[in-house]
Amino acid sequence: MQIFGRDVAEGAGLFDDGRTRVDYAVDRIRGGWRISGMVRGRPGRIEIYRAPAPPEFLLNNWQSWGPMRKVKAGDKLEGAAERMAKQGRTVFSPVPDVFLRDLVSDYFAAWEGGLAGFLASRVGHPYFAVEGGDLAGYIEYFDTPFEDPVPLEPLVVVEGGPIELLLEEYGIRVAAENGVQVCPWNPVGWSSWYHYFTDLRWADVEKNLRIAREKFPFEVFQIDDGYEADIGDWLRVKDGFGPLPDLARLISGAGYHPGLWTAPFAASESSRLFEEHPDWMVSRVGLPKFCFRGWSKDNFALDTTNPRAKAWLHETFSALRKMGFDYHKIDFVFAGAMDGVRARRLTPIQAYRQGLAVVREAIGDAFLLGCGAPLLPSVGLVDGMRVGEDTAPFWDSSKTGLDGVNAYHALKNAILRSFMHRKWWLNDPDCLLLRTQSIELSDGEKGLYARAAGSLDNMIIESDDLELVDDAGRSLLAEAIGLKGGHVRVRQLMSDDFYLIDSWGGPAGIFRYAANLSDAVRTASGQAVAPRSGAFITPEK
Ligand code: 7D2
Repeated sequence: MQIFGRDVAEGAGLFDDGRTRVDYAVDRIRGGWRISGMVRGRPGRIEIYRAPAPPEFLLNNWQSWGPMRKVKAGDKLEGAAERMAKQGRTVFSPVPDVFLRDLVSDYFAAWEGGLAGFLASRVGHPYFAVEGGDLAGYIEYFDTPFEDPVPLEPLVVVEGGPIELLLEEYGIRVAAENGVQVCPWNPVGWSSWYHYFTDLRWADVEKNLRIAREKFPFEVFQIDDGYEADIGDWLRVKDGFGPLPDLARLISGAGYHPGLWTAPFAASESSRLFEEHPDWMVSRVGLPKFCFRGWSKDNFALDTTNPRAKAWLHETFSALRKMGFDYHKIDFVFAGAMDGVRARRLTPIQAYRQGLAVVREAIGDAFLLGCGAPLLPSVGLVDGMRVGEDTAPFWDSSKTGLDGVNAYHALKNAILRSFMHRKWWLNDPDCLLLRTQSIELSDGEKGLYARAAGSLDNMIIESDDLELVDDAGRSLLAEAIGLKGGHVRVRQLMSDDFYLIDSWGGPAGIFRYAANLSDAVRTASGQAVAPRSGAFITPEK
């Protein structure tokens, strides 16, 4: 194993290539090494770590929607090129050139018996890439110059122990490095998205509020994409929809925390924000730089280092908070971390964190849920985080998350990223869909999703036309909520779609839930578990 091109050895080291100088230290920690230091100059992309690639490892994508999954060192991520060509190059990576060429694992890579992982992404973007037979760890600094030294994102490399424990320990180290305080409230709620999508009407809100009050145990009632006039124009509503202060009052009057979806670092080509302030966008050769395709429009990225854009961001979120929205799902926020020209010479990661800090400050103690968000740079700034691609009212395990959305992949990511939960934030596994119509999920699949999400102690948000949810759906929701609250550990992370979720110390006592996401019967403790379904099993003594 090499650190800055030299065989690893305890003590101080210096890397200097004429452009960049890194003063670093290699320290011994239990089971391995910790590398930290200070960087100055103009680093661009620097290699920190190099070792023979493990034949199989758990790969992680930088943002919410991207996969965490088992790969072989020679694999390619299917669907990435197509999806990025359609939606935008930065959607799945801030270093798209590398991502489209090599097998890339952002922030960490973990295998049976070892883990290499960066503890923070505050300045640079740390990632691993498979290069021939090697796994190499880099930090991308986007050519930003640093006259004053900045801290190197610390790296740990550890060996020994089962992979779930290595990940857990890594998760704890990241939390400590970023000073995380986990929100004590783990919300249960409703979201409008996965039934109404952008067709949401005011009457739908009223109807679901009425049914919720009679029969559902929600705490949050969150309005998703579909109320706004345009992407970027968050205080204006679409034609025919009631004003936002009324919406907040309607929801809080029914006894729920009003929740609202926004995409604060995005502006569509047709928005007033973009029309009036093209100079607030991240640019390239003097023009706003295209960021991603969505809503059949081109979307641009807010320059969160621009003082006027920042002031606008603060005003917008203070206004929403004042109206009563105290639960904010902020989406497509990867846009804030796109490479490009900004008012201030900061890295895209520094810019993103400044933007996130503005939102955080403006909403005060309200709940902040990240979505479409770079993971490591968000640690310490959000309360909850979506940890997978969007779910859907169908299973479709043929898609991997880079080439499509489905309940299978959404759940799989929530299981694999379970170690982040209650360390970095509260995990949002995406919504439970429990309705009996407009849905292709079987009872087994619905039960698997709900019980796994509950066993994982994750946020439980349902997204249905509540009129279409029957008694069975309601009792499944209640069951999922009842499973929450324990300490959680997922076993068999390197297996093929069969995972054991252990929970202890919660109101439901000690239990193990076998989640079978595969298409075959699987067995645990002698108990058969049907395909695409789950079962509570008695742990072996
Ligand atoms: O909010 C929805 C979803 O939960 C997010 O993950 C995003 O992919 C976009 C689709 C929408 C709303 O636009």
